[in-house]
Amino acid sequence: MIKINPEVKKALETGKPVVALESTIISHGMPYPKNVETALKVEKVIRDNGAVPATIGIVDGVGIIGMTPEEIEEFGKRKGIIKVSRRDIPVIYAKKMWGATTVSATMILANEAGIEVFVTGGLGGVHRGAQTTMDISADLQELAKTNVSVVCAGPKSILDIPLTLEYLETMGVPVLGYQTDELPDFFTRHSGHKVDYRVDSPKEIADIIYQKRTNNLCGGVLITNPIPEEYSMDSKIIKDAIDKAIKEMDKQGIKGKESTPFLLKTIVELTGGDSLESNIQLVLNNAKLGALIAKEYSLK
Ligand code: PSU
Ligand code: MN
Repeated sequence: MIKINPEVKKALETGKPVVALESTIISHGMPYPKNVETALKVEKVIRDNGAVPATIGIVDGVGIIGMTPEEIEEFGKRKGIIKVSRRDIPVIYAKKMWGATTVSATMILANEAGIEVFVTGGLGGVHRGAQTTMDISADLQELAKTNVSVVCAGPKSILDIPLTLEYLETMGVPVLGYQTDELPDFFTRHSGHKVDYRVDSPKEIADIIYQKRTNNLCGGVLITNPIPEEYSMDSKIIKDAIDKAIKEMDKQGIKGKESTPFLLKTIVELTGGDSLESNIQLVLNNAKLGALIAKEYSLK
């Protein structure tokens, strides 16, 4: 049920570096037209750094590995594209629907295509209040079992960060910090929590992924890459916006898969668009690192 575009296919067959990208960030993570502009820019950054981008989503029930710019545009503006994580995939295939893939679903499709490195913005994780809501992103389970490594700017700061780290530890997912000892938390560089291991070069990261694969330790490696200082948000402003957005979410009774898109959208409104700008910049920053890791890994 997947279709790999010719450029990506050729790169995979000849051992060239390929980087997977997701489509939930396009359809549910950012407003149009910034979502499309960003997705196209991310692809360009990956090319400029020597790798082939493969944006992934589901079109009419077929998993697309490597969207065309026209498909990216369509994912950016079409209404009613389903947010797809692992549980949704069979339904979207069977019903021949359109699906925007989250981290978990993108990992599954990337793995099927044979892509090791995947770049996104922020990881899903254990939500605040999960003790009672049990809202834990499917992203975490996927990292435990699917052989794809994920580059992100940390778990999204709307989450419960310490619980997310505990969950990842239990699931056997190494959390690496790129040129940092401290876990970045998406909109800012500082979560106040330590990563498991600091790594200072793409080669070091590729070596760790290689060891994980050659020793059959299934699952992903999580690479956290801090947002560049100049685009990082003021921590008080973002903290207040997150708290307000979560209150509003509870008031409106929003839950399940709607939570993350609602929170991101509300935080953009509350920060007058500043959080969107940060979100865009951190993804571009991750794209560069992802391409460099894929390049190193392709030399293995
Ligand atoms: N990174 C972003 N914006 C996003 C996401 C990641 O900068 O919208 C998406 C990813 O697809 C991730 C999803 O898998 O948010 C998490 O959703 P949930 O918490 O419902 O699992
Ligand atoms: Mn959830």
